Amino acid sequence: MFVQPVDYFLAVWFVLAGLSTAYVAWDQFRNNPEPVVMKWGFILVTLYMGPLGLLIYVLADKEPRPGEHEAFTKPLWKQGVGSTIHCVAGDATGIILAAAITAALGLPMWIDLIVEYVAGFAFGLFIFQSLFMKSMMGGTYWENVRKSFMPEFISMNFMMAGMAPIMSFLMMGSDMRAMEPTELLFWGVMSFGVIVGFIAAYPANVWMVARGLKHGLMTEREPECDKAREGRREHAHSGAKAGMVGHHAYARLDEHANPRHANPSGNPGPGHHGSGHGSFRGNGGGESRGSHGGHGMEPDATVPQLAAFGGVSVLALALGMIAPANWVNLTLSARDVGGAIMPPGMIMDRDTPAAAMLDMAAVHPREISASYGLEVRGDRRLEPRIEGGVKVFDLETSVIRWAILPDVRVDAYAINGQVPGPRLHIRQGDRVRINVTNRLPESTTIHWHGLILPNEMDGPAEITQEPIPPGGSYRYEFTAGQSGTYFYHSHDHVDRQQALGLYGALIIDPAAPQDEITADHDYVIQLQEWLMREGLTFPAMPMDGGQPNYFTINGRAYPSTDTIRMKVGETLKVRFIGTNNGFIHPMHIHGGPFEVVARDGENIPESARFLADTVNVGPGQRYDVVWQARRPGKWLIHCHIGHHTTNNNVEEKGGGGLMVVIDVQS
Ligand SMILES: [Cu+2]
Repeated sequence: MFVQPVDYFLAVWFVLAGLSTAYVAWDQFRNNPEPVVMKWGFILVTLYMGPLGLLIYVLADKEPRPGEHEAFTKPLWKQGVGSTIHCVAGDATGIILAAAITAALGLPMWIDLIVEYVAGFAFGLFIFQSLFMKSMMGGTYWENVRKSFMPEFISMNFMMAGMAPIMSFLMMGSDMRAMEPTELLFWGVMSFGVIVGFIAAYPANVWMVARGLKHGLMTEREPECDKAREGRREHAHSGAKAGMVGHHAYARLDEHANPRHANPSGNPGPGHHGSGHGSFRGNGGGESRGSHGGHGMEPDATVPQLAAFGGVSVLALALGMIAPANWVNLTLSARDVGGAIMPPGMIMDRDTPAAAMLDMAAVHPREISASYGLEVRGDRRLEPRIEGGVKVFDLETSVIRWAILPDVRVDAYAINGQVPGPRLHIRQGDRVRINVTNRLPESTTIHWHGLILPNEMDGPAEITQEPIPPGGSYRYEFTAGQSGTYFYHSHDHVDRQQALGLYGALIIDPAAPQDEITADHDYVIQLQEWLMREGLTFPAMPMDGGQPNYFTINGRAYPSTDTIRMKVGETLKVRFIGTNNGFIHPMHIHGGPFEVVARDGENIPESARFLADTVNVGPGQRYDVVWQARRPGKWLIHCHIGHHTTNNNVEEKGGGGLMVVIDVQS
């Protein structure tokens, strides 16, 4: 799924990798004179390393012109490439297969890494390295496994030393879709890891080729037309000159060219693998290793050299495997946190638990079931249906995309497809039944904030009720004994769900109309903070990485908030509701003080009402204030924390975020 810029890059990358691999495969089997195992090595490595694999192939291995492969591949750096290729082809295949399987099994990262190492080593040793050696050296398979062990061990250690930290840091980094084999990002991390592993393993391979411990590139020719043979003959001769310093195999091939030609099938049967036939020529770059006729390889590394190199490779491996555990939590698995995308700047330590990551993860765009523009309002009054004298409301949670500004849409947890959720407007004494159906990807509940209720109707998950699972529902039923300004909100993973929009106003008219504190206009203000970065929405929280950058009143940021229109002399009752859950908003009204007439749904006795021009609306608090329009003009209601009246730190049309204009006509 395309949710980040890197996804587009990766799509292009894998198309290029596919094309590169197709070209290398075609060219290998059509033109390039080398053993089949080597052809496959280059094909696999190009699949993993994309255009870089292609680059390595054409620079180091692809026969430039007919008959030139022997001379072309002779330089030590190319032999080192060849040696690294057949290491990486096997190791990386094992590592990638193991990574995909362990991710599917839900094993923790640290076990992943060990399984990957073992699988990579096994693939490398038992398949690529040993088969390659066998085709070169002849002898039995197990002899070659034994001979290959130490070179493969050293090479694999360096390969994994490079690859493991890439996997650890990128998979457990901020975008943990990298842990899911169903995501392009997983394969992107694997590719990047293979590239780094290749680079890490290359120097050791150069040394091992120079010392005759490993083979690099080789040439194997099928009998073909005379012309090609002529070309080869020339090079064989030049090779023979070079062979003066130890490449007997060069000269020997020529002698055997004819017998090979006599086999018209060209089938590389077992007989061709005998080194005495000269079917294969090691072009090993080690001038000093003193190879002997036909075998082309006689290790001359000393035991101290091997021991030291092996020791350093083990150190590098340990560093690559273990060091990342200092920074990232390798005890987590793809099943725990796979797919979660963390906010930029969130501090994730080696001890950050999976639940913390999931709590702060982005709303996954995949979960969105509907998208709404500015024409759709939140806080729309929901009319109940009456069943046996009970007012019945149906609420349904879901993930939506919601416009807070003309060009800004957040991904929200919504009730009945709106933010805030629908306004429930009832009368004191009403019997209400609210059926809540959960269409979120996680469990939820609804709490009726401030109401006196039967305990099992109160809503806190795992305290008074089982959480409502995805797809499940719960019936809340109670009689509203109080009146005033109330609200409802999620009471399951509250810091995530309420911060993503799961709340709504609950206005209860008093049973006796004279108890209502009336005004000419009545306006509800529901507050919320949002964190939206890089096209993704995260639940805003007062912690590192969670700080909000957008702020809304009734689901809109200024200048997309409502304008309240009234006339001089009229009164306006503003019901401030702290529907947000992480921040306090000192809500201020321009143009003179208001009277605070109710707090938390309770009317304040007339003698105790007071004048103010700012009230601190904390999470969960409600203030009903009555303001009089004294003079014509545009008067503001706004939060007095300057950052909360910006949109991503930008002011437009004089502000942003928590700001509403009262337009007073004379
Ligand atoms: Cu504020």
